[in-house]
Amino acid sequence: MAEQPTNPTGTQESAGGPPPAPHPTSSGPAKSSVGLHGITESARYSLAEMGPRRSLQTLLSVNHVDGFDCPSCAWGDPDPDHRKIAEFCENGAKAVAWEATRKRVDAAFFAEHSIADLSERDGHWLESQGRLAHPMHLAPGATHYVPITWQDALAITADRLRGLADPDRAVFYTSGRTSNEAAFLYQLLARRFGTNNLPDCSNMCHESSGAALTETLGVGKGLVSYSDITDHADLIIIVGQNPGTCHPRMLTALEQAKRRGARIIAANPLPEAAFGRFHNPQTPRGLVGPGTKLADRYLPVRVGGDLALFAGLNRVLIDREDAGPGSTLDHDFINRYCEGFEAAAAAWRALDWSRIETLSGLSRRRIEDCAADVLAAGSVIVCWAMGLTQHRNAVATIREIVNFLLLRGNVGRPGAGPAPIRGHSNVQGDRTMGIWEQMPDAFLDSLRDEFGFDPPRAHGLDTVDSIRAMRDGKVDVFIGLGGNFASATPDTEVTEAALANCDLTVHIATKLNRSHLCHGTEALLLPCLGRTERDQQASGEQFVTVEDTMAMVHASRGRLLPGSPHLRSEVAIVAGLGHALFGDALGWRAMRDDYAVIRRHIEHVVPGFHAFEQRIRQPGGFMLPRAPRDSRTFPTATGTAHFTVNPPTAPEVPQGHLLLTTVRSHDQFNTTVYGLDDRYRGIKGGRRVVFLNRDDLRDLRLRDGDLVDLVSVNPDGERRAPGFRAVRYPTPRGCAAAYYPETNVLVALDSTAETSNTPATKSIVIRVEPAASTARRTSRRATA
Ligand SMILES: Nc1nc2c(c(=O)[nH]1)N[C@H]1C(S)=C(S)[C@@H](COP(=O)(O)OP(=O)(O)OC[C@H]3O[C@@H](n4cnc5c(=O)[nH]c(N)nc54)[C@H](O)[C@@H]3O)O[C@H]1N2
Ligand SMILES: Nc1nc2c(c(=O)[nH]1)N[C@H]1C(S)=C(S)[C@@H](COP(=O)(O)OP(=O)(O)OC[C@H]3O[C@@H](n4cnc5c(=O)[nH]c(N)nc54)[C@H](O)[C@@H]3O)O[C@H]1N2
Ligand SMILES: [Mo]
Repeated sequence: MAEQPTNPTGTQESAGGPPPAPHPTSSGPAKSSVGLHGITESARYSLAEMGPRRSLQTLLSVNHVDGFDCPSCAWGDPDPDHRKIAEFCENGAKAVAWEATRKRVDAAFFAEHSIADLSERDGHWLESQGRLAHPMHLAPGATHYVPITWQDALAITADRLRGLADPDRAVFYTSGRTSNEAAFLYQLLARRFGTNNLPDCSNMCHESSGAALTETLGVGKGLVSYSDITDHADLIIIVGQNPGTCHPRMLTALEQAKRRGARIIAANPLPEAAFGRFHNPQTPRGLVGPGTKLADRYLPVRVGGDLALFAGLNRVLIDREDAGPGSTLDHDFINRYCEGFEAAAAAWRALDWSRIETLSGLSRRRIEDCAADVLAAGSVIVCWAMGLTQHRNAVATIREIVNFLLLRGNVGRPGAGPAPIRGHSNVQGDRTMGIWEQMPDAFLDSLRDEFGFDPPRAHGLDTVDSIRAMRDGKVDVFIGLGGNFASATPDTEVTEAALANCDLTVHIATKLNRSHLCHGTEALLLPCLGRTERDQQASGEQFVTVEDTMAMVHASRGRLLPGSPHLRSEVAIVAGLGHALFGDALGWRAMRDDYAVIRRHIEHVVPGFHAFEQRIRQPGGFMLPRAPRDSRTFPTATGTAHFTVNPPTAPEVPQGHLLLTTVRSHDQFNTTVYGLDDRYRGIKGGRRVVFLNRDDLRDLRLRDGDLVDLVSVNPDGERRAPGFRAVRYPTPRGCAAAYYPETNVLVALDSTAETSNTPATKSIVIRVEPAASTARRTSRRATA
């Protein structure tokens, strides 16, 4: 096992171990992305974790028709004829290397490290130790996890579940890396057990998108395909998304769009590297030449100011139309397919420009320039991610984007439409498979007809409500299929205590993380296969299926030998638990032995999966139907698309306070921290940094490099995250940014988006104070 620094974040988090690392340095935002740097970084990472042979074998089968789906983001693939030999990005390579590492966390590791010891380590250290290699059990009152057999682990879980007074006292969490097959079995297990308590990472992710799109268009998914971006759109607006880090392969598609003359507008409080020049690592020209400038316009919108921005754009469109009737809007489309237009138009006419300017932080002139691009474009796509979904007004913001698209008929034709860019590689598929605490009755009816039991109908608990229920002693068993519930969720202290309040916590995981240490009275750690590994079952080698953000369903087949003989596939674990709980009535064994049996059930229960087994075998897979895109059919209650009225709002920030947004660095995947640099933002050697505008720094009497505490101000009291370096950065005035998950301690559990209940992790009202411990303070300037 390689020696790792015990305190890589350079904070007081770890009590023991060597002294804190030197503090992070900053050199400002990069103006271009990828290029040679990306290639050398992927190589460095892969070699360190996997060694040369394993690296080559693994990376060359990423995203190939006969290989495995990259376990990183949910970005789509080019059609099979256009794939490159190396169809992965720098961050995909990191995700693969992280999973395919040769290091192991085995029984000896747990014998050496007590829970108390491990609790002192940070998340980076925990995951760096390697792959979980054996099922482990923590008995009530014990200090160490000890090995357990699979049979006993499943029997304990089944026994505790059976002992519950009410099935709703169990919670079944899912993270978005889980395959369709495992997700389908898992929701079947929960519903057969009698509960809809199926919270997932999507509750913290694109729930706001799903809520807004379902209400207005009738389908909670994006409505564009890969070629809409590369071949058809005239204008692509990218809001609240950092594709250079989080969806790097999207840059290749954007470059293709630019080459045929499309324009790109980016709205983001941070001038992310992806908006500058892109050096495509897959073309010789990309490595040496000047690269392609991706964004034609960059709008430094205020944090939480996007609703005002889109309301402003819509106002300009209405004004133009009023000045020259028939000149601007697509009346045929509006009359034929929509309702609610008049009310929305009246609200836009009454908008106050000074309010739009204040809330968005953008001048009227800038918004009008943007609108000019929109008017010049035949077809427009709006892409967005977490910069929009994790605010109190998130659902209203996305509804306003739908309004914007509907006004010019930018839905249901080539090169146009809403494009929420999903996060986890199969988070969209998991939802399609029924991982949702409020699946509609039609789905539950099909499930009943297929399996012959009556699934519960009452909605279950989402992520935030699950935390509340555990906190309040209303849940006894927590089961996590992947993910890192303790670190990904808000209000870290509350959540950790909530998990500890359970009788039993069970985690099905590949790597050790913080959640595994916030255990209930009794705990189990069940190690599973990852995407990169061969999955051998009784009927032979299996593949699984996933759905990307463009609604393409395709197969994924691992190539590496399993990291340990004791690993089981997620499907086998869930089926094993089903069998232990209910016997074989639903055919758990047959489903485990041959995943085609699961796919046959999916075909019967989930719309769009006819002839699943045949169609999944065609190269590249198949696209799921989305009625608004395919035929301008809107499956809302009225059968029409809906304009909505969304009065612009933005978080209230009292005098002397700032609005903090939380972001990912280039060296992390959610709570998985690969390293301590953030190349594109010029940060090296640490994650406890807070990006601040120079004028805000001055007003706070701080200098770049000073050590500060972040204090969030909430109706139920303050919360403190100590020890961050102030970094001068071109953020809009009054707006700050820092990394997640270090800042999740600041987010009050009750601070969530209206309607979607998504934690408002991107609008945290904070005070910035000099660090409480002046001993740790330094005036040293962070240098380039
Ligand atoms: N390498 C890597 N890839 C990933 C992930 C990862 O952690 N690492 N995570 C995966 C997951 S689960 C997800 S959901 C996606 C996340 O993908 P993103 O949503 O792109 O990731 P975030 O870092 O959360 O960044 C949000 C972007 O929104 C901007 N932003 C913040 N607040 C606002 C705002 O109020 N308005 C606007 N307009 N912009 C704002 C930030 O500056 C940042 O550029 O990526 C997926 N892919
Ligand atoms: N402040 C703040 N908080 C946020 C966000 C934010 O932007 N800001 N973003 C939110 C978003 S968008 C999301 S999606 C959530 C993420 O929430 P989660 O999905 O719960 O968290 P991850 O960090 O992706 O989970 C990492 C863990 O998954 C396990 N794992 C990895 N691969 C596999 C696998 O193949 N199978 C199994 N069974 N386990 C595996 C490993 O043990 C690893 O430690 O966080 C949310 N929290
Ligand atoms: Mo996500």
